[in-house]
Amino acid sequence: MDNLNQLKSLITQWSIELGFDDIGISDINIQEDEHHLNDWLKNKYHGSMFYMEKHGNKRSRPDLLVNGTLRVISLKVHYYSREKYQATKDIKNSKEAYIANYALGRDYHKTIKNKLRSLVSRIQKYSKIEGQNFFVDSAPVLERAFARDAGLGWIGKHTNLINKDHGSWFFIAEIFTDLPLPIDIPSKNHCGTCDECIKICPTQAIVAPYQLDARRCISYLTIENKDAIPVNMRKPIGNRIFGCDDCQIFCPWNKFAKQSIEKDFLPNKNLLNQPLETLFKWSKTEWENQTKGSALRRAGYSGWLRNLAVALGNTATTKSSKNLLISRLNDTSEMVKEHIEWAIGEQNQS
Ligand code: B12
Ligand code: SF4
Repeated sequence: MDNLNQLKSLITQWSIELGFDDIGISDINIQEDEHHLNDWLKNKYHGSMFYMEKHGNKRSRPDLLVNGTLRVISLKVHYYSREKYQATKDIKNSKEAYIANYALGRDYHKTIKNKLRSLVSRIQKYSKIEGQNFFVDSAPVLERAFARDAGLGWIGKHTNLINKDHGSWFFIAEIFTDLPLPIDIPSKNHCGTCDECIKICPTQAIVAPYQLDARRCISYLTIENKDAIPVNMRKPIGNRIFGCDDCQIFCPWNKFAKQSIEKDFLPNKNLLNQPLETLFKWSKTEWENQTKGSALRRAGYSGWLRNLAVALGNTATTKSSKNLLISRLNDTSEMVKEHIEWAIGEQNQS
């Protein structure tokens, strides 16, 4: 096809047919973001996520990752699947487990990769790139920076990408291409003087606007971190047993958030609004059955028990919760045991 504008329109049309919610195209120059990434790494804000420091400049230079890349096609898929404003209520219900919105349904990597594969197969006949060129949190790519430049939203002070019309509850995916497609206009920042996310973050993880110290972020502490949760972080975790949404829940732009229409992201009923005690009773086999094909697998079973022990330590004592904690003292790892002992100690005090 000679006309690149025409091809861009076709790609947009295909992406909507495949269930993407938005699409935009950028060039590959994000120098300023590369500096921010390097400072972030120097500050050790990535904690034990060593994969963040492993790939040199590949994260910010697509042509180092896939030779010949000229453009990044960024795509978004909405994932919010709770009732509107229900998340605000759920984080306050200390007897029930709060699981981050993005993890309530099927693992997004799987669903979105399938969509990407179909889109790429249609684009591929116009391109010379060979091998893997589509990603969704699956390669060293500064996804939010490219999506911002493609006009899909701005990076908010909490560091998530926000769209003026759709809020921030969406995933980002991208296709690298050697086609010199027309690029879109980067999104403008609309945070203004607001700092709601910085004030509300339970662990003060947003250490300055646009800078997140992951080591303090509940998402990192409950998912990426495989070790003990620092004691001073346990209370503010509350009932959040996998990930955290607070900075997005309280962001005013999420008044405009769109509900997901992707059936794969509908919540697993056994994960939504479940009593902490019910989930803490799950055996490893039950956990494996319930988390098949889910992002929850990332924390592992011992991470699951560790997080639930912390949440139980943050609830008011009942006879059954205390007995339950005691009953699991001897069938877990030393790391989990220490969290259960902490929780029992907290319950004794309440
Ligand atoms: C590592 C990681 C995490 C880490 C660290 C998060 C972080 N902020 O870096 C942890 C585990 C904490 C995490 C948590 C979450 N994550 Co995450 N994560 C990633 C991952 C793999 C890399 C992010 C990254 O590159 N970080 C490096 C730092 C340097 O980037 P940054 O913080 O965004 O900083 C940018 C700007 O803020 C700015 N900047 C930095 N410093 C400064 C300083 C100044 C002065 C200025 C002006 C600017 C500036 O430049 C930076 C580069 O663009 C991406 C996937 C990907 N490959 O991109 C998903 C990704 C960012 N995560 C995602 C999601 C959904 C989440 C959670 C919402 C999940 C949850 N509910 O628990 C939370 C949100 C927490 C938050 N507020 O960020 C989505 C975000 C979608 C969106 N709409 O933005 C992504 C894009 C995955 C995807 N494909 O959809 N995540
Ligand atoms: S809460 Fe306010 S400062 Fe934070 S991302 Fe949303 S608009 Fe920006």
